[in-house]
Amino acid sequence: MLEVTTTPTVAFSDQKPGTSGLRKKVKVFQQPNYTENFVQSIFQAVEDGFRSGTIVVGGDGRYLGPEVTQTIVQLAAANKVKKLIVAQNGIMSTPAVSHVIRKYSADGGIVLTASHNPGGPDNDFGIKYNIANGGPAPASVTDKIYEISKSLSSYEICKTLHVDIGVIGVYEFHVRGSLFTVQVIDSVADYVTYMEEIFDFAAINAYIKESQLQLLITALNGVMGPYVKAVMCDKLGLPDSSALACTPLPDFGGLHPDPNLTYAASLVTAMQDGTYDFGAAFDGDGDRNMILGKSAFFVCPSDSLAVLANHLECIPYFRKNGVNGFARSMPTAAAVDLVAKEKKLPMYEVPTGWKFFGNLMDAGQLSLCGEESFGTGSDHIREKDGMWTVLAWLSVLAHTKKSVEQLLTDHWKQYGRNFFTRYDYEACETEQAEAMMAHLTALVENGSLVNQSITSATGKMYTVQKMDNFKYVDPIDKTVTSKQGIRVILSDGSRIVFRLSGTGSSGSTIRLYVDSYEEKFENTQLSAQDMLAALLDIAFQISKLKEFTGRDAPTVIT
Ligand code: VG1
Ligand code: CO
Repeated sequence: MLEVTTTPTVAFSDQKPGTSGLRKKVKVFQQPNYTENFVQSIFQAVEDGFRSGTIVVGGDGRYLGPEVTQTIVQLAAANKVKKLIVAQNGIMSTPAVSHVIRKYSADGGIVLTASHNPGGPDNDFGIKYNIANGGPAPASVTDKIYEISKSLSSYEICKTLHVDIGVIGVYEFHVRGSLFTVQVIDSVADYVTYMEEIFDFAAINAYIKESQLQLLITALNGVMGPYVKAVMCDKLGLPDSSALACTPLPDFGGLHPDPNLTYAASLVTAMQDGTYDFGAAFDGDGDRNMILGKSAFFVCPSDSLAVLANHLECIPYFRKNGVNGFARSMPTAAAVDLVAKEKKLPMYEVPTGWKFFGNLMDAGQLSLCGEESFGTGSDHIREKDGMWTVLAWLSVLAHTKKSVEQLLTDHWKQYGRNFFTRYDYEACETEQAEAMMAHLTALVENGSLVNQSITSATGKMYTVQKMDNFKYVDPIDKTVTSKQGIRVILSDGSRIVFRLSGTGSSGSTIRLYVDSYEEKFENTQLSAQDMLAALLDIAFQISKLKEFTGRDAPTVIT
C-alpha cells in the first residue's frame, strides 16, 4: 500500500489557461509546487466528470516532460484516478492523444506541450487538459481549473510511486485501498492503425511510385519524428534521407518548431531547386502542418483548407461518413466559405482555438475545419492533425493526378482567391499592446470610422463598412464568447483583424490579419505581398500600431 501525503501549498495567481492550455517559461513550472498545484487543480475541477477514471498522459518530448509525467502519476494515484494511459517515454503527439482518449473511452487527457513555442531550460513548457471527446477543454472547464488554482492550499501526492515510462506494460499499485493502474503504451501504433482506416494507403503508395513523386518531410525535432518514420517511411516508402529532423529532442535542437516560411526555412531552402514535388513540416506537438509544392510553392493554410474541402471525395473516410459541414476560425481567410456555398453545406465561423470546433463535431454538424495558423483537421479526432493533413493532400494528389500548384491554380480559377497574410509582433510591452487594443475598442464603440474613406500610402482608397469585436454564440450549447478580435470590414469585402495572442509566454504578441478577395483569375496570379500592401497600410493608419508599440516591422510574417 502506497502512502498518500497531503502537502500544504500556497496558491499561484497566474495559472489561467490561454488559447491552448497553460504556457509559461520552464523556470516558472520549476518553482516549488507550481506544477503540482496546477495538476491538482485539474483533478479537482474534473473530478465529478469521471466516468471510469481513466486519463491519458502524453506530450511532445520537450524539456521537463518526463519529470512532469512522473509528478502527474504521483498526483493521479493520490487523487483517486483509477487508471492512467501513459505514452512510452512521454512522447505522444497532440492528435494521437485525442485519438487515444476516444479509442479507449478515457475521461480526459493531459498533454504536456507548449506546441510551436521553443523548448529547453530557458524556453517554454505547457500543460493542457483535454476532455472525454478528445478535444481541448472548453472555457467552462479551464475557468474552473483557474478558480481552484487561485485558492488551492494543499495537494494530494504519492511521493514514493515511480513508474518506468520507458517500458511498455501494465503497472498496478494499491493506493488508499483501491487499485491504481498505469498502462504504458506505444503512442504511434494506434495512430497509424487509425490513419490506415481513414485513408487508402495502397492508392497513395501506387501514385507515389508511378509518378515518382519526391517527398521531403521535416519534424523539426519535435514529436512527429516517430510518426513520420512509421507512416511516411515504413508505410509509404519514403527514404530515411527524406525524413528530416526526426529525432524528438528536449530543446528541438534549438529550432523553433513552428511550420511556417520563417521557422521552417530549412525545408523551403531544400525544396527551392525543384528536386522535390511535395514538402511538409509539423510543429512541436504535431498538430500543425505546412504544405509546399514543387520548388517550395507555398500553400497558404486558408487555401489548403479550401482545396481539401473541395476534394473530400478523394478520402475513403468521407466517402463512408459523408460531409456534414465546414468551419474556420474567424481570422482565417474565407476561401472555404466559397466551397461550402458551392457544395451547399453549412459553414461555421468560430473564435481562434481548436476547442471551439468540438461541439459542432460532436453534434454531427462539422466534418472539416481549419485555422490560418497552419492547423487543419476533421471530425476523425478533436484536435488539428498535421499528419492527417499530409495524408489528405497526398490522397488528393493521387486521386486527381495534379500537382500541388495545379490544384491551387485550378481552385483560384473556379473560386477566385483570398489573399491573406498575418503579421505577428511578438513580445511587445503588454501595456502598449493593451493600449492599442483599447484604442481600437474605442473606435468600435464610437463608430467614428464607419462609412469613412481612408487612402493608403499606395493611393488605394477603402471605405470602412463595419467595425466590431467578434462575438461567438456556440450553436450547440449557446455559450457566448465575446471580445475575440477587432474586425474592420471594408466595403469591397476585404478584412483587417487585430487580436492579442493567448499562447505567448512573455509580454504580449499582437496579431494583425488581412484578407482580400480577388475574383478575376489574372489578379489571382499576382503576389500576395503586392496585393495586400495597401490594406496593411490602412491597418497601420487605423490602429496606430507603430506609434503604440514603437515597432516598425513584425517579428514573423505568415
Ligand atoms: C495560436 C493560433 C491559434 C491556435 C493556437 C494553438 O493562438 O493563432 O490559431 O489554435 O495558437 O495552436 P494565439 O492565441 O497565440 O493566436 V498550437 O499548435 O500552438 O496548440
Ligand atoms: Co501545436
